[in-house]
This record gives sequence, C-alpha cells and structure tokens, in this order.
Amino acid sequence: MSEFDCQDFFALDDQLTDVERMIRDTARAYASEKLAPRVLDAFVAEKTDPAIFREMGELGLLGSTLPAEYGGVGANYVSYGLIAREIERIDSGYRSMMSVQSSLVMHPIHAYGSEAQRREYLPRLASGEWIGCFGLTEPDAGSDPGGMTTRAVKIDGGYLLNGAKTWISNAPIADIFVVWAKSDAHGGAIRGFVLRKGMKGLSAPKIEGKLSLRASITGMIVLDDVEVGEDALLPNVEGLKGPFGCLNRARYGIGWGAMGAAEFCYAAARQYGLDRHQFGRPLAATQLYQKKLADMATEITLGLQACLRVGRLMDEKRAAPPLISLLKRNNVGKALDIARMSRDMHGGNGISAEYQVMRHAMNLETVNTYEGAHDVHALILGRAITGIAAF
Ligand code: TGC
Ligand code: FAD
Repeated sequence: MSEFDCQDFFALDDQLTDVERMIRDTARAYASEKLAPRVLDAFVAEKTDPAIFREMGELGLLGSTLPAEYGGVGANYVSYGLIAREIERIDSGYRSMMSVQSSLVMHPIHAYGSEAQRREYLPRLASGEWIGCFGLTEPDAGSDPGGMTTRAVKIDGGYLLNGAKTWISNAPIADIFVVWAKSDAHGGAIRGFVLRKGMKGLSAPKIEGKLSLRASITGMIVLDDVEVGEDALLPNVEGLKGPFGCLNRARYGIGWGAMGAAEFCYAAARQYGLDRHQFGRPLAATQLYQKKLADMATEITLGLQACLRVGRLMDEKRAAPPLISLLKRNNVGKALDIARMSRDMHGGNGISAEYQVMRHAMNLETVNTYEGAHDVHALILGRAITGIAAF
C-alpha cells in the first residue's frame, strides 16, 4: 500500500502547481505566525486589529488575482482559494476581512470601474493602507437584495444618496465604501458607487454584541443626503449582476475557507481523542469516536476536491454561478456540522475558548448565512435544475 496522509487523503498537494504551493505556504506561515497568536483575545474582547490589512497587503494576500499594475500579484483563483483556506483555518472573521477587501471591493472597482478609479483606489487597497467594505444588504432586503430601497437621485454634477445598509463587514473602520443603490437617472436600475470615509452625511456605526465572527468588525452604513460627484459611479455595470459578479468570487473563496475551519476542527478532535482517556482507553479507541472522525475526513476530502475543481473552472472562466452555490452551500454546511461535532467530541473542554472549536462553530453560523443563506443556495440550485424560481 502506498503512503497515506490522514490530513490529505486525496493528496491535494500533488495537484497544485509550484506557484500555488508557494502562495499557500506564504498564507499558511502568516496565518500561523501572526494570526493564530492574537485570535483568542480578539474574539473574546470583540476587537478587530486594522493592522491585519497592512500585514496581508505586504504579503500580496489582498486582491491577489489582480494584475501587478493595480497592486495584485496576478494569482489564479485556485491560489486565492488556498489563501482563504489558510486564513479561515485560524478564524472565519479574518478570512472575511480578506475576502471582502479582495472580492467585494477591489474586484468591482477593477471590473466595473473607470481607469481613474482603478488607479486611485486599487494600489492602496492592495497594500492594506485603505480598508474597504461592500454595502448590499439592507434592514428590509437581505436574501432579496432586489428589494433594496437605497436611492441615488441625480443632481447637478453628481448624485444624492439616501438609505441604510446593515450587517456590513469592515464598515466601521472602512476608508472606502462600495455601495449599491437604485438610481433614478438609470430608470431605477441598481448601480454601484464608491464613497469615501468622511463624506458629509455618511456614517458607519458598529453593530455591538455579536456572538459570532467577533474578530471581524461589522456595522451599518447610513446615507443621509450624501452628495457625490459623477466620478463616484462605477460606470461599467448596471443591475444585480454587478453585486452578484462580486459575490460569485467571494462565495467561491468561502467554499475553500470553510474547509480550512473544518480541517482545524477535525485535527483537533483527532488529537483530543488520542490524548484523552476514559474507561481505561483513549476516546479514539471507541467505535463512535472513529466513525465521527471518518465522517469528518470524508466530507473534508470531498469538499476540498470540489474546491479545486471549481477553482480550475474559475481559472478557465467556465464556473457557472449554480456551481458556486453548490460549493458554498455544501462546504459551509458540512464545515458547520464538523465544527459542532468536534465541539461535542471535546466534552466540557469543547466549550472553552482555549480549545477553539466552539469559536469556529460560532463563526460558521454566520458563514452559513452570509453571501447567500444555506437555503437560498438550495433555491438557486433548484431553479437551475428545474427552470422554476421558487424564492
Ligand atoms: P435574478 O433574477 O436571479 O438575477 C438578476 C440579475 O442578476 C444576474 N445574476 C447573476 N449574475 C452573475 N452572477 C450571479 N451569481 C447571478 N445571479 C443572478 C441575472 O442574470 C440577472 O441579470 P439581468 O442582466 O438579466 O438583469 O435575481 P433575483 O432577484 O431573483 O435573485 C434571487 C437570488 C436569491 C438568486 C439572489 O437575490 C441572491 O443570491 N440572494 C442572496 C443575497 C446575498 O448573497 N447577499 C450577500 C450580501 S454580501 C455579504 O453577505 C458579504 S459577507 C462577506 C464577508 O464578510 O465575508
Ligand atoms: P433573511 O433574508 O431575512 O433570511 C432569513 C431566513 O429565511 C434564512 O434562513 C433564509 O434562508 C430564509 N429565506 C429567505 N428567503 C427565503 C425563501 N424565499 N424561501 C425560503 N427561505 C427563505 N451583507 C453585505 O451586503 N455586506 C457585508 O459585508 C455583509 N457582511 C455580513 C457580516 C455578518 C456578520 C452577517 C451576519 C451578515 C453580513 N451580511 C453582509 C448580510 C448577509 O448577506 C445577510 O444576512 C444574508 O444575505 C441573509 O439576509 P437576512 O439576514 O436579511 O436574512
């Protein structure tokens, strides 16, 4: 029998290129050396360290898929996914910070922005000097963003924005706000606007008291007669396909990221079962414990292989949105099951911050909801399968 690695059943490593492995190793070293030591305090104290953006920026982990002229490193989507996996192995909140900046802020500016907007914003977002956020969700429009009420009204030389966005990652510490609004000048179509911190009428209060994703700050975006110039409009996209084009990339990255969190929980449960003795033998010597480990390893192995397949299709520009829904829904749902299971397998210790698995479970509750809730992705798949929208 050939060599076998219980952390990498299908030898995923062998299926990566040298460059992909190098980017993965950079992210892994950063995550374990710089993020792991601060995550417990950050989560318990609900504190987000903005320096993380600059640290990630220095290593090329922000907007990594963009070309070098805009501050990226020209990485492919498999590499982007590998970065998400390594960061979320430590904490979903840290991956959130990376993926919002990369897929939800830099991507739309690159894909839909003018050349002047690209040059103004992208290099400073790539370096982490500026922090970005993405405002789509509203208090009365979550799963159905088409129901948004935020409005852009045409005025002389620009637009007047009014409305409120809620549950926005990074908002309270953001310098740059990508905001989606219905524009009367465009027949009520949804358009994207790039706003700057400090604009009159723009505020971003923090949402306090989250029991999930506590290392990543979340807030509202309140727009009270915010006046912007013509140059704030993203000129090259109109309609919901604008924000959805960003979500495709972020959802794909979450597919990988969730597996990182699951891998942590699986490895922790395995080690705990080998170390902890009850009834005169290791917990890992019991059939029930082994079955749980076998289930975890199976889902992680299949989930990671699916990530790689979708990543390769992304790089060939052949990844249709339903495929990304399948990946996000499956991998996050399975990661959440694995994290809850690992918490259980740790017994009483499983609820302590020190053992970390409950933090992952709490985080994954959010990941299961944001970027399209688990059931909403089932409905996206259902529509693709039957041709009937059942939302
Ligand atoms: P629908 O009629 O399906 O589509 C409207 C237009 O959009 C196009 N489209 C897409 N384009 C690109 N990629 C996709 N995935 C697309 N899905 C749809 C579509 O072709 C159409 O274009 P056109 O040209 O014909 O106008 O729109 P609907 O209103 O029926 O949508 C239904 C549904 C459920 C699919 C959609 O609303 C949905 O996905 N809801 C979930 C909302 C969501 O994901 N929100 C995420 C907010 S951001 C966030 O959570 C960030 S957390 C980040 C972090 O911290 O990590
Ligand atoms: P709802 O849409 O009210 O859904 C509630 C429940 O109903 C869910 O279980 C859902 O699956 C179900 N449901 C909804 N519609 C249907 C249907 N037709 N049929 C059956 N079931 C249905 N948004 C941003 O724009 N930017 C961000 O940066 C961002 N970051 C976030 C960070 C955090 C920590 C959180 C918690 C959320 C964030 N979000 C962000 C918002 C997130 O995308 C929304 O919470 C998500 O899209 C769900 O919307 P909702 O909360 O309004 O739930």
